[in-house]
Order: sequence, then C-alpha cells, then structure tokens
Amino acid sequence: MRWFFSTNHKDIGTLYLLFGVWCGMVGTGLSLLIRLELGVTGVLMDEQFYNVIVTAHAFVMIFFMVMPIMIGGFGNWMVPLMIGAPDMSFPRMNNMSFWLLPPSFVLLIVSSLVEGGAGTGWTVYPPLSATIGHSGASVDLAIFSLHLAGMSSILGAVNFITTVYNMRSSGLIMERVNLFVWSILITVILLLLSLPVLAGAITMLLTDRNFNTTFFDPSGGGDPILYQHLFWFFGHPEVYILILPGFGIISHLLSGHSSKKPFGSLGMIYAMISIGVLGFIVWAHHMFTVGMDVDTRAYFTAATMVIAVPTGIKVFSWLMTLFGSKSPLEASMHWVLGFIFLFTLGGLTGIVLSNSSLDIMLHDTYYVVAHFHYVLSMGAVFAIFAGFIYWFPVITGLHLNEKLCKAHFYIMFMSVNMTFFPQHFLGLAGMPRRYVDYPDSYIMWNQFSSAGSLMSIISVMMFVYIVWEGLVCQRGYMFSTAPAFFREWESNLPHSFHTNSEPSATVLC
Ligand code: HAS
Ligand code: CU
Repeated sequence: MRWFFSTNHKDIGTLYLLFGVWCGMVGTGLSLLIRLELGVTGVLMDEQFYNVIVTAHAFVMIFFMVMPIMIGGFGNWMVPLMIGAPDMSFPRMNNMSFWLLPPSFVLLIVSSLVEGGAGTGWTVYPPLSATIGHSGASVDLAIFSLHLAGMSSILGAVNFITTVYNMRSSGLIMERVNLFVWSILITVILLLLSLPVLAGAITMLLTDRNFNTTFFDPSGGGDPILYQHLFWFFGHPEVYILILPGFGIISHLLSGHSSKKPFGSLGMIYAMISIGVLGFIVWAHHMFTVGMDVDTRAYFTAATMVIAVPTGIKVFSWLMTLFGSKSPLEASMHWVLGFIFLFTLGGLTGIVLSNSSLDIMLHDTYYVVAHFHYVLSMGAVFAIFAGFIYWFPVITGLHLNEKLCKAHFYIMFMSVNMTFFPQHFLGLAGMPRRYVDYPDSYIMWNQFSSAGSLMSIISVMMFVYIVWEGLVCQRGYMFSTAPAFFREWESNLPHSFHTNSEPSATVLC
C-alpha cells in the first residue's frame, strides 16, 4: 500500500498517468458507442441513453483523461524536476488531489446508471438539467462528481502555484523557467480563477433542483441564460486549460529534438499569459444564439478573434524552433508535427465560428464538433502521445519501440482525420449535434466518420501493445536514441533520479 499513501511527486504522477490512461480507454469505448449509433440511420438505442453516453464521453475525456494526464501526470513528474525542487510544496495535499478523482469518477458512472442517467451534455444547461428535464437523481450525482473533481483541481492548482513560486533553485529566475513549467503555471491559475464559478453555477442548479430556489427558473424570477453565462465563464478558460499544457509539451519537445533553445522563449511566455487573460473575456461566443444585442455580439466576436494573435505567435515560434534543425525524425517528433498542423486547422475553424453571424448558422451543428475535436483529439491528445513517448524513458527507464510508435502515429493520424474532417461537411450541411438519428441525406459522411473511428480504436489497441512490449522487453536506457540534449539534461539531475534508469543487464529485444 506504499503507493496509496505516497506523498512523492513521481509516485503521484504515475498514479495520475495510470488513472488518466485507464479513463481514456473508458472514454474511447463511449466514443465508439456514439460512432456505432451514428454509423447507421435509424436508432439502435434509446435517445436519452444516447445523450447519456455523449455526456459521459465528454466528462470522462475532459476531467478524467486530459486533465489528469497533462497536469496531474506530466505536471507532477516534470515540474519539480525542471525547477530543481525535491518535491511539490504540499506533498500530502498532492496525494489528496489525486484520491479525490476516483470517487468523483464513480459518482459520474453511478449518475449514468440510475434513473435514466444525465443526458444533459457537458454544459448541463437548465431547463434540460432542471427537474423538468431530469427529475431523477442523475443530474444531482453528476453535480457531486463535478464538485469532487473541482476540489481536486483547486488543491492541485494551489500546490503547483506555490511550488513554482517558492521552490525554484536559487538563481532560477522566472524568465528562465522551462516553457512546460510556465504552461502548467498559467493553466493552474486559470483553474483557480474559473473553477469556483462553475462550482457556484452547479451548486445553484443543485438548490434549484432540490431546495426550491429559482436562480435559473423564470417562474420564480430567475433566468436560464444566467446559467449559460456562468458556465461559459468557466467553460472557455477550461478549453485553454486543456490545451496550454499541450503547448508546453510541444515547446519542450521541439527544443529538445532540435537541440536548441525554444525560439522566442520570452515571447512564448507572454503569448501564453495573453491567451490566459483573453480566455476570460470571450465566453459569450458560445451563446451567440441566445438573443444578445448586436453590440455585445460584435464585442465577443472581436475579442475572440484577438486570441489568434498570441496563438499565431506560438505556432510561428514553434516553426522557427524547427527551422534549420537537423535532428532525425523520431516518433515523438511525429506527434509534435502532427499537433502543429492539426491544432492550427482546428484553431482556424474556431476563427470561423467566432463570427457571430456565421455562428448563428453553425452553432450546435457538427461543424462545432469538428472544430473542437481538431483542437482536442488532435491537439491535446497528440501532445499527450508526444509527451508520453518522449518521457517514457524518464518515467520507467525503458524505451518504447520506435518503429511501432511511428506506425501507430500514421494509423492514428489517418483515422482521426477520417473521423473528424467529414464532420465539417456535415455541419455545413446543417446536421445538428446531440441527436441520436439524422436524415438519410447525411449518411455518407457519417459512415465515413464511423469507419475512421473504428480505425482509431485499432490504433489504441496497438498503443496498448506498444506499452506492454516496452515494459516486457526492458530495452535499457543506455541504448537510448534520445537526443543528446536530453541525455545531458538527465545526467545533470540529482542521483535519486537515476534509480529507475540503470541500463538493464539483460536486453531481451
Ligand atoms: Fe473553440 C466551441 C472559437 C480554440 C474547444 N471550442 C468550442 C467547443 C470546444 C472548444 C470544446 O467562437 C464546444 C463547446 C460546446 O460543447 O459547445 N475556439 C475558438 C477560437 C479559438 C478556439 C477563436 N477551442 C479552442 C481550443 C479548444 C477549443 C484551443 C480546446 C482545446 N470555439 C470557438 C467558438 C465556439 C467554440 C466560437 C462556439 C461555437 C458554437 O456555436 O457553439 C482560438 O483560440 C483558436 C486560435 C488558433 C488559431 C490557429 C493558429 C494561429 C495562426 C495565426 C494566423 C491565423 C489567423 C486567423 C490570422 C487561429 C496560425 C485567420 C483566419 C482564417 C479563418 C483563415
Ligand atoms: Cu470558447
């Protein structure tokens, strides 16, 4: 049980990684169910149940896969090492942050299993989520699940902020701090500022549902639009919470692979800070159809578009870091290049959506689904794969099979594009999201998309094999193909760090 009570940042990071990867499998299973349903016209399952699956898929992927892996897993492992700290600032609180997540996950699953489940989407808008739409206990349980996940994140955020501010090696000024550490710092500040607003909104919903308050109920003087404002004041920063650590991973890997400093490091820091600040003043671009006046819509359109500037600074700085680099194209680098290309594509459709007049047509269609899967499934997830492959030797002392990792990349690259690119066409043709069925005219691209999703399941299985193979084959660190920069970085670390990385005596494969 040593690992259960561990206060060590590496143990806790590993727990987060295991939990996140496992939840990723659950979320992928749910996505397959969605694509199986949409691979045919007509209904295979109950409509409410379909929406329960969509809701659970989103929650699992956001709160139990991307956030735990990126912030909890990579953040816990790398931040103390990169700033030269012996551990996190509050090691026991760190343990608690992790252990709040499994019960939160259980509450979410229970919410889907009782009384028809919560089919509200991850946005949980009233009146659908009010007693009139969901009279059973499911939505209450989903709210409790979010409460716990939120507490976990807030404790983690406090811990990271304190660690980065107080526990850097002497002389390590903030300007010189690694970009991955910066990305985690900005992410957790966003978490700390936005999560309490979500907590407030869902608690008001809880009292509306159970104690006869009417915050969101017009019959008692409330307003459902208030909920949307509160939710998106959290929700938009949340999407940057999901991608900023990915930005950090990409910057770190690019500079590692090209054996040079990240291009425009200070500019990258300011770009991330601007993205974080701007992320708080654009929320109503998710609500262009609720009947806001034209000036308000013009403001939210303009403010949203401004985010393309710092994001462009990041993309072009990555390209400049890459420019002239002569490093061989390793597996993790494939994911980095895939990220830059596909994230940019997803970002550009975001700019399309930010035009309020266009968004009136595109809101709640598959165009939006395509947009956010390009930035998430191909942005955040590609960054996770890049980081996982790059840091696997640091975490386990072992190496993954390069060739298999590359093959896995190509299959995944093809399959996710096949899944999500046609969804742009479906959206432009008017197919709405969160419906179990569609008119026959939409069948072709839906089948194409479902076929892509089946292929990506195969690539997930392949990745499981790759990790298993890496663990049993025990390819030692000595035979590393990691870039020289990385080996040098590792050799400067304190001795305790090397305990896992002894080259293994017997090389089986
Ligand atoms: Fe988004 C909806 C706009 C980034 C995630 N987004 C979502 C949802 C999610 C999500 C999950 O304005 C759905 C939520 C739901 O359940 O309803 N998004 C943007 C914009 C950006 C953006 C402008 N989104 C993200 C990231 C996400 C994410 C990052 C997670 C990882 N998004 C929207 C809008 C909606 C929306 C609307 C609501 C739609 C609706 O109706 O519901 C930006 O941050 C993207 C910036 C990045 C780039 C690419 C690199 C920049 C370069 C510089 C040059 C580019 C220029 C632009 C000058 C722009 C290379 C030129 C423009 C051209 C079109 C060519
Ligand atoms: Cu947004």
